[in-house]
Amino acid sequence: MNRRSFVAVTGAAVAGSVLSPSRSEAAALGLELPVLPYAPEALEPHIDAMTMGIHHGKHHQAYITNLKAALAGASVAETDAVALVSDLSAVPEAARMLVRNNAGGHVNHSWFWNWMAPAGSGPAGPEGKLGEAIQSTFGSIDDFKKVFGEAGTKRFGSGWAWLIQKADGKLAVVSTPNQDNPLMKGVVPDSDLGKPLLGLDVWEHAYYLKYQNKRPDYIAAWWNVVNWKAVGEGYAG
Ligand code: MN3
Repeated sequence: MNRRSFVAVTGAAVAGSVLSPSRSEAAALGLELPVLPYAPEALEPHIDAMTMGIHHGKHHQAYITNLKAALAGASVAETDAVALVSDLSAVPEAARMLVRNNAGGHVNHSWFWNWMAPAGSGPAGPEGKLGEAIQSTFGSIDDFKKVFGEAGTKRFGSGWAWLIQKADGKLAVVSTPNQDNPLMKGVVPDSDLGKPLLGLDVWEHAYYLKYQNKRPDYIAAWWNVVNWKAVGEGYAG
């Protein structure tokens, strides 16, 4: 496929799926595995094809399969996964941890695929209102990357680093363990709640095949494939 047709196919895939949170609220998300918006090898050399294939086809699929089983076991109807993680009180307590982990896994990964794009296919950094907000909040884009990268590096064990927009419109960098995310009211501290604009998976399954124990190297390389266009679209200026 030449570059032009690849971009056309990619654009169609993104337009046809509801992956990224946008405007003031995170978009709804059904319980199906979303199609990757690029080929598994498209993020090389920064993220290798085998990692992408296993991460998307096996890990993400497993969250969905396990979520469906947990909901069925608890007699909870299948619903918008974003609504589900935002208010887990609707889930019987016996099934809540299973749903929290697997619905979180499904939601977080659905966003994550869309927050990445082949290196050089879009803006190299945040632009427009988001770029201005990041600069005024963190001092500079590089300072933001430092803070965000440290949130990912220091997250003990498995989890995520996030750039969020809080209810008051302000930006913040937070991190969550496991598959928790900043929409999970009552699960994460209130100070970490907000709309995820960008998230980074720092579970070992996201990088171990290529980077082994070197999480900071993975994070440094990952900046090359951040889809700043998609990230900017999520920001409500
Ligand atoms: Mn993962």
